Amino acid sequence: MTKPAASRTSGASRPRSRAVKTGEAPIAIPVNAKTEELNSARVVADGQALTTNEGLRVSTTDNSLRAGDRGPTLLEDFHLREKIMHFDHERMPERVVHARGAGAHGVFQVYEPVPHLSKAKFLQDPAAETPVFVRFSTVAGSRGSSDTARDVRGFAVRFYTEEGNFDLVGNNIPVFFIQDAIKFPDLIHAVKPEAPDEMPQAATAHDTAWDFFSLVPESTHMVMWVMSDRAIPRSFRMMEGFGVHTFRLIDTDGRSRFVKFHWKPLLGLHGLVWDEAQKLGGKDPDWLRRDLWDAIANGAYPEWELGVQVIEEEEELDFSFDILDATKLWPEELVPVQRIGKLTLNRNPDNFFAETEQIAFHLGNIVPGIDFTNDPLLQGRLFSYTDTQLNRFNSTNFHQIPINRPVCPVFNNQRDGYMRQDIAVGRATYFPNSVGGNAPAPSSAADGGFVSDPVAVSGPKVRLRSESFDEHFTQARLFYTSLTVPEQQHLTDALRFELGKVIRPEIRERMVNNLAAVDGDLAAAVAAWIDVPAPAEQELAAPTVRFKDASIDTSPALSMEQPPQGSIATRRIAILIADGVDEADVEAMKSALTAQGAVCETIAQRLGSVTGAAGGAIPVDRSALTVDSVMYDAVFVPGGEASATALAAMPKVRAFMTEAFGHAKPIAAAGAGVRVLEAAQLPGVTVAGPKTKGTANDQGVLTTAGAASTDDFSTQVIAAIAQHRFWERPGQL
Ligand code: HDE
Repeated sequence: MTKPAASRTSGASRPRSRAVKTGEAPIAIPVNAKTEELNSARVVADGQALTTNEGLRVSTTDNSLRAGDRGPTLLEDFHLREKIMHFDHERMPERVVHARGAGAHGVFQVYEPVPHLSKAKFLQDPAAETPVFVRFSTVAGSRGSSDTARDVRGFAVRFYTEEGNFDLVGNNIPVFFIQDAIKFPDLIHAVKPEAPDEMPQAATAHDTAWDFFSLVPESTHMVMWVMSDRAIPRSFRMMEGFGVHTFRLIDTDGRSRFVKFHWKPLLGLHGLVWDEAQKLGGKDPDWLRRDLWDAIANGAYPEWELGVQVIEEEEELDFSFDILDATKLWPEELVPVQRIGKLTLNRNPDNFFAETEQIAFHLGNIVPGIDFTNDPLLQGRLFSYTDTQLNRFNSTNFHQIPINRPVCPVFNNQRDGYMRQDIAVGRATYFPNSVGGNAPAPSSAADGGFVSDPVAVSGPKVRLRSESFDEHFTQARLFYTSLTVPEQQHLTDALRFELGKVIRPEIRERMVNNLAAVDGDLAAAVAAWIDVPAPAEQELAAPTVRFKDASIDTSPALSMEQPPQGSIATRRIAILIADGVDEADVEAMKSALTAQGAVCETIAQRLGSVTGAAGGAIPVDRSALTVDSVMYDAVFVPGGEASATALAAMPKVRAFMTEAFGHAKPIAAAGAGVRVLEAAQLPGVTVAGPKTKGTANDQGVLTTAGAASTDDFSTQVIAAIAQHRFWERPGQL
């Protein structure tokens, strides 16, 4: 058996060259090792001739074959017909949900062998790197929708293990809207654009979505998460992932335990603010995929730790909720997350369509050592994923496409069908057989054969939900009360926004009544904004039995404001410059920030360079026309009289500062650059002398009358950027 050796996806790239046009220098194109290894790379060599799909060299591809240069086109033109026919069929149906996504390759390594938890081979050898492909997505929007829509994010991970592909098809929110898969079409129909006018795109802020949420109280817990900052992540690299369902792990002794899977980002958890997310949707709809791509291209490889929460079989009934109910999480304070390995994304795809679009995840792609539970949401998904691929690929042979091929041998007697890629050799197309040595033959468990955990199953045939799935609000309340005050405010504002767009008052009212079971103050705060009466807070029935979770009334792990928080690595800093800027300020700040892993970009009116006060040329990274403050995490205005005067006079620069301030971002200025802050008239900001964070009304606004290199100014700026946002600021957008 081939071992999925580290070299397969170690991130190694080999430069090749391609001639673009005769006379142009060849462009070096890095080809990913795995793409080449799968013999799927179609790299254009220097001087490569253009051919038809049948390999015929083409003499011209710019003019069709015509009867005279002003005459009709001839049907005989096979090149025209092939080219246009192929173009006409370039699209495959987009995913019915999770259509918009971005992917990356990487590796997974376990920290220590975990035979006591799972016998899965990829979890036993800390030296082995298992290749992975990850696809992040939004759920509701179409393939071309904006990345920053308020939505749950898909977090689907494929491990190419030596025992076959294992797909952990999860989300960035640990619970789901519904408990039983049979309600999924209803949920998605309600959330997607409405039937008559196909509006709104990629948004739940409309009547049918809230009609459904208000009529289905089991959705309330996830609604709280989706209204929180979790649903507008700053970066895919800064969000958690969850397997959501309860799975089983099977150890080397064959013992089974319940498990929930987690991904913990090493950059910490960070969100956008809603106004920023909406603006980014227009200014840069590719915000999240660009962020992922750039980070990997720049070698700032995103990392997550794989965590597991484990519940022993005999503890199954120790909780007030049913552990098979996907609308419930297991509070981390009760069931700690054990971090067992690390995922590193280190390679961008070569081709979006071939890899990110064509990857066909399936919850049923599983390996020995991991198994399913009776979670009714999970069970329904086991049907859905292969079925949906049949619609997307119009063929059962999608598993033979390079991105879907396992790295271990695949042999069975499944045959033929549209677009079969392999050429199966031999007469044996059935089992048992004597014409082919009775191969391929099933394996015993000892030989790596997958054997389902022999859980006893019995019961009457019923369409019923267990009573243990009946309670819907305790964990919604736990989530809300575990947030910090600014997070609660964002959640309240999100509900006011979404329900503010709902036209039918009875839907708004019904939803506010559900919120009253979560938190009376929250319901009242929302009601006041959407013209419905504030309902009385509903008391939740106290559980009659002392369950393990009864002791938990807050869970700090549910807040995004938890460690690690303080790194500025990969944060984007805008440096605003014009002719006459103080070169030393630019240089001092840039080198201090990049030394911490931040990304600095100089922004001026037009591309090229500006001339510094000392006469040097400072390269301009972006023209002010093409960027806005929403694309940066912080702003710095260097000194230089002429530069400051020019910048202060530009409306775009003043808007840039006002917006950064309104989004609670760190702002810094040195020397004459301080005048640019004054010109922007930031509410409540006095701009004299250096300020540290936390002063009464200018949090995160740092100024120095001197040079950027003096008085530890850059150290203070780094500390402010590490704090990311200053929620106490007045005048937030
Ligand atoms: Fe999915 N889901 N889902 N889902 N899901 C799909 O499969 C479905 C659910 C998730 O990047 C589809 O290949 C049903 C929960 C992700 O390619 C489809 C139910 C969770 C992705 C499908 C659920 C997810 C999908 C559409 C109710 C979090 C994107 C295209 C039982 C644990 C994977 C496709 C990618 C995609 C069905 C609920 C996550 C139609 C029926 C819960 C991350 O098969």
